[in-house]
Amino acid sequence: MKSIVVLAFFITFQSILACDDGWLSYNGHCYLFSHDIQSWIGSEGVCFHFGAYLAEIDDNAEDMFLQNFVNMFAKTYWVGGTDLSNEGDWIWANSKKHFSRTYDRWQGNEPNNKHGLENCLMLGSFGWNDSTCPSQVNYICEKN
Ligand SMILES: [Ca+2]
Ligand SMILES: [Ca+2]
Ligand SMILES: [Ca+2]
Repeated sequence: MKSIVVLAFFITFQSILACDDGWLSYNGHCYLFSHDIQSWIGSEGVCFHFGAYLAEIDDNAEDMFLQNFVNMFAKTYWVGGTDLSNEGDWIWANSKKHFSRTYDRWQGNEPNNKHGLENCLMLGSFGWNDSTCPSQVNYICEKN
């Protein structure tokens, strides 16, 4: 009986403390959809300041969780993908994992590296698109 009470307390405690105020919980991780806009590099800095990182989309389930909120908020967001260091080789900035070994959901002809200047991953109602890193848009931070 005692262990059940302790367990119930633990579960309640965990769900209350799962994420900080304003962060959304999914599959053991916490996500912040920003209210402000930043460049991709600026976004990375803000997430880091929160002890987080620009969101890394590891699989379709996480992708759909984020996409639903992107559609609901009707804004465009930076997430943590980039090919800044090696054109065409997309990696997640925090974990350094290559998209080719994980998951991607590029839309249409993306990534098209338009004008040779698109090196950061943007998530919008359109899905995944590479865009120009200095553009100021909203961003999604993720915390383990
Ligand atoms: Ca993730
Ligand atoms: Ca590029
Ligand atoms: Ca593009």
